[in-house]
Amino acid sequence: MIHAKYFEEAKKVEALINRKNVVDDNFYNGIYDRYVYPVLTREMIPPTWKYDIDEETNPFFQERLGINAVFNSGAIYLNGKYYLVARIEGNDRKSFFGVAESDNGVDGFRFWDYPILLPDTCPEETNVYDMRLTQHEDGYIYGVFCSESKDTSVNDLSAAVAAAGIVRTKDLKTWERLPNLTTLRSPQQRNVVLHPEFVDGKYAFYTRPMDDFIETGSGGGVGFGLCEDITHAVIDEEKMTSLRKYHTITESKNGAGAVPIKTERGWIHIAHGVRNTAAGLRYVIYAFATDLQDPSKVIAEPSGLLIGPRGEERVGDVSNVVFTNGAICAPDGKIYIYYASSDTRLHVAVTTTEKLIDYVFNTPTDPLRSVECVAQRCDLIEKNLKLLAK
Ligand code: BGC
Ligand code: BMA
Repeated sequence: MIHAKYFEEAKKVEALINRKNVVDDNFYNGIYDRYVYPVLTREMIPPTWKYDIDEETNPFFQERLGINAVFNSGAIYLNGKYYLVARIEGNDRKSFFGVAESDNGVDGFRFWDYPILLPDTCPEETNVYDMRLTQHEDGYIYGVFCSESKDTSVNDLSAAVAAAGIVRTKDLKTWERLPNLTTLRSPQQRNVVLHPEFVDGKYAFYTRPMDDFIETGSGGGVGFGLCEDITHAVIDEEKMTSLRKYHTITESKNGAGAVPIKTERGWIHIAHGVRNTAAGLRYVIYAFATDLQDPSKVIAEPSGLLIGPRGEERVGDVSNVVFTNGAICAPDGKIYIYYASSDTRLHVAVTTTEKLIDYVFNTPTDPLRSVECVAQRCDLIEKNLKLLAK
């Protein structure tokens, strides 16, 4: 017999999935809209993933395999639908991926019946997270994610090694696992993104070289490297694109986020920057643009953050964090930036290609010193006051 509680719980999930999302009127910056409700939360996980619904074997209808969080998602638009490949974390702290589908990109996201069971090709791999989905011009959809293993070379229980795992698919259903990316000059990698087009006839990756699991060390920012063969991806040289800078939002580290968006002015990148504070690392989202011919060459760097954690977004398992690894540029020119808050839930910020281009190319760059930042602001005020006085 199916436990009566199942129907109650399933009804709650349905109500959340069917809830219409609305633009948050309390927020305005002219750049993007925030929405009132998250697009995915742990409450939207199908009850069949958590409960044994059989009354006989689960008389108290207890969660047998609870879900702790649903957050950082890859995103892709396919055959008129919006798909997210979310990072789902069980109560056991292990993350995995699940596909959720919506007709409009802002609400109605429904998980498929099963999460993604990746081919088990790396016996040391303990955890996987943060998949970026690239629709590549070679015809495949690639998923590049962080594959984390225990670092057995040091005597520290929490020491870990991060590498970039690679899978590919055509339908988000059947996934072929390829060997992990090898970067000859960087011992660890996280936040690796595959560029959607060939560059000089080669596969191009944005990387994030790091010396250690948490600290990037000598890693100066977002890297860029080419490889001949995606089925044995090896990158030798990593050029630098967006750099970490002293006393900015990227001082501690930064990393590629969503797959870059191609526009007539350049590739627009939506990335994350991290700074350290007395309260721990603070993650924000920022944007920059690179050259259409040379996607490693930065051509526009708007100052500061694009999205920072606000209100309830500031609190969660890892507080004071917003993070993105997926955006969708829909055929109508709307851009959906999926960002998670505090490693707990997933939201959407919606803009358009036109607005994003205006933001990236017309926001002043950061002059890097308070005195020059004030001068920059005074120029703006002066211009405005003159106009107001007319
Ligand atoms: C966590 C990630 C985090 C990383 C670095 C991993 O173990 O799962 O969420 O980004 O550590 O702190
Ligand atoms: C990381 C990322 C994310 C996470 C963030 C904050 O380094 O890879 O998975 O959102 O830390 O914990």
